[in-house]
Amino acid sequence: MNNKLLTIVDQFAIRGTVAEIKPLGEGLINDTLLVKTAEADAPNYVLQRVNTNVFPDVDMLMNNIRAVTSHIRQKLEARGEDDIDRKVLTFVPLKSDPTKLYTWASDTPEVSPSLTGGVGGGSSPWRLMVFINDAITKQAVNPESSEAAGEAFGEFQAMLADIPVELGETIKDFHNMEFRIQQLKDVIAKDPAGRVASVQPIIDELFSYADEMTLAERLGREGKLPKRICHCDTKVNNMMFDKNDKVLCVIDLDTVMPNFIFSDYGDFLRTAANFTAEDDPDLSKVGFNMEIFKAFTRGYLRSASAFLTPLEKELLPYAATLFPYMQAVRFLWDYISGDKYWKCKYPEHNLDRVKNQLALFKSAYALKPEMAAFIAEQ
Ligand code: GN1
Ligand code: MG
Repeated sequence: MNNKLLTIVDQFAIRGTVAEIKPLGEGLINDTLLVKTAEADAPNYVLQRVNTNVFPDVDMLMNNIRAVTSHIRQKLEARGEDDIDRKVLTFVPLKSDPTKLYTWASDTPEVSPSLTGGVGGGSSPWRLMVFINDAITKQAVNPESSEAAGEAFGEFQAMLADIPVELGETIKDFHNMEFRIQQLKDVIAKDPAGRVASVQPIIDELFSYADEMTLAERLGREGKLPKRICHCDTKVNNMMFDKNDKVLCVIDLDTVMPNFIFSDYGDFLRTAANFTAEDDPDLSKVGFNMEIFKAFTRGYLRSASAFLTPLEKELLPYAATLFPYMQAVRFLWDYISGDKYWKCKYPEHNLDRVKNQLALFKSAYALKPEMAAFIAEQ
């Protein structure tokens, strides 16, 4: 067992003795390990190195997470739920300071290559949470799990609607469409990798929708659209299911922050309702799956109707088009930058992602009237 990692775990107030530490999952951003304890009655734990290239303000990040998990826990307790430790994540405090949920450690080994090209070497923050037993994550969706996901993410937003503290923006302007367009314009002006000329038709096409797609920011400024606490990474693999396919909880809370509710609704559909993967170069396979849309929307509205305003509800089809559009803009920004943010498996990987997301956007765009009709019936 790696002694360095053991020393880190030892700083947290865990129950039991560590028997094994091994890599866990396939996260692209943070390094994640499973910490197994020897005793049958002690929980296992998840040890994670936070990627400070993506999340520079660890204090803000962990304060958000503390506020969110304790608020959800209180709600579950008030409702008299059982098995609460499997329905909300539990972060373990430090032995030396029960108010601190992470510790810095230097020269720790690289566990898995991270999104932005590795954080090994210098000092990095580590945190520890309780491992949820007998739970599964899913990589693919069907209508049933989409409906469950819609209800769970709506419920997550509903539970956090009355959180008493103001959460920080862990990634500034993360889902701000005006900012993402400006970021693309800035890199086009610099053209650091000499790629702009070759993608000019795609740039022109994307920018032709820019006004329409920045509607949310304008409505926000006019005071017509609130920001609420959102998850901001609503993929099906960010939920835990029990053995009977019931959602236990929502995980991966690093991007939980105030946003327009479109973030959670639209980003789930971006991945789940595409007939193929976001980087499939075969554009004939790309398209917006209305069956998944309907199932997810049904589940979402069941739990979110309680707080959605009529305008938020009316703009859900816009949200379904916004996220493929935003992702196309972000992938194109990275392609023109010279592939600095997303890991690429081949030279044109980011460009294939752009084309895929643009095709998905257009497919969803054409289906907006059908989406609106479905939502109006709910
Ligand atoms: C990143 O690593 P992953 O897949 O959870 C990105 C998302 C993008 C996604 C596109 C912090 O998420 O916003 O939608 O890639 N997360 C961050 O594949 O940038
Ligand atoms: Mg994840």
